Amino acid sequence: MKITDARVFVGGPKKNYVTLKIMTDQGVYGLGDATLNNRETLPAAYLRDYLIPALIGMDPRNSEDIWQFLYRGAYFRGGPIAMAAYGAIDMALWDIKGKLANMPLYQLFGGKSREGAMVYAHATGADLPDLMDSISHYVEQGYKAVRVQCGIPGMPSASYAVPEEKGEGKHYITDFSGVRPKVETWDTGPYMRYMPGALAEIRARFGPELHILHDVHHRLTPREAAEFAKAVEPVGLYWLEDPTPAEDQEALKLIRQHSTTPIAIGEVFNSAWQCNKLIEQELIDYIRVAVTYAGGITPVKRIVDLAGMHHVKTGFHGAPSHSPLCMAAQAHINAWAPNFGIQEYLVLGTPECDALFPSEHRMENGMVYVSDAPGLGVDFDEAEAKKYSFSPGSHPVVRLTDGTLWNY
Ligand code: CS2
Ligand code: MG
Repeated sequence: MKITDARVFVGGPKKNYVTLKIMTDQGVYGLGDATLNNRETLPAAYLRDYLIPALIGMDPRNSEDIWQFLYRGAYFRGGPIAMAAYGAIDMALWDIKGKLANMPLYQLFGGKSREGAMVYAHATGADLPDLMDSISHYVEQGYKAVRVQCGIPGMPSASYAVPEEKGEGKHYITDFSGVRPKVETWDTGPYMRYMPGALAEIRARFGPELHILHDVHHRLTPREAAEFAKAVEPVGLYWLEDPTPAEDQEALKLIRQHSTTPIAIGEVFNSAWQCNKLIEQELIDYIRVAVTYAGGITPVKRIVDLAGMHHVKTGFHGAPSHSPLCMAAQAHINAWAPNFGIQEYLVLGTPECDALFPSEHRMENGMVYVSDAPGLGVDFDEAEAKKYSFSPGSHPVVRLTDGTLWNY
């Protein structure tokens, strides 16, 4: 069996999805996602110019050897652009494998460990009452877990994932107005003084059962993160996400020494080598990698198994930038993984998105139910794809009140 051709498409409804389609001499094709948020044309170019020409003629069933060929063969290992491109190829090869076996991928991993996989939604508010409304909206829809972000009194501008105006909370979306970043201002003092009390009020209002998550988005220093994690302990968060950047991984020990608040890290990781120390030293409770960014199903399954040996559960990244193909790959791992925790899941189910990526994966009452179709269980409508083109976007940048550049 041979790979005969592969094509890359960039575009989607209000997203720049990078979709790879690998064709074979047996008529079976595979689909994968290489969407690197706000840098989408780069993995697309890597695929088109370097990787696809090398894939032609290879046996698509040898997904492990092809992964090693891509990773080791590049000489310069890893990096977000390359790993997103490998991730798409790996997903597409698993898709082909599943179609050949006539089985959904979770069966190839070891079958189902659960029927539905719990997901969390994003509640946001310009202020606390606005956030409370946003949380209620998701609780009424049956969500069991909600990530909560709100505007901070005294903060000079809206901070991470917070709408500037009241009432926009449910509609926070990425800015695609060009490659020049918007500038947000961050001030740690008001955040540290306000947010623990706000989280306590949310707990008091919604009771003990709701899983409450909060994303610090790398804004604190390790010492501040330890203070914050300790202060919010009585709230009983499901997790505290990215409390500090995880480049200096030793520094995370400080959080552990001072608090039992569960910690989730990994959405920006693109290699198992960024995960192994945090997992082996049990410095985190949830590993946040995404199948696209971390190089595909092949390496992510290894990360999940390592995590399982150290009481670390999965909490895969599921930002709106991940296409339904990445979300499907994760849905299959989530159905199988003995150490599944939770899945971040944002509204993919718009009619436009469903038309571009038809599938039978479904979300109900805050749970995702994986499709039983062979492979990933997601198709790609090329005629629909013609409606969309690339529009450049950017993450904001963050400056402190004195102008110093800080972590987005
Ligand atoms: C966020 C992301 O989902 C999350 O937890 O941290 O939305 C992140 O800001 C984006 O993926 C950046 O591309
Ligand atoms: Mg995050």
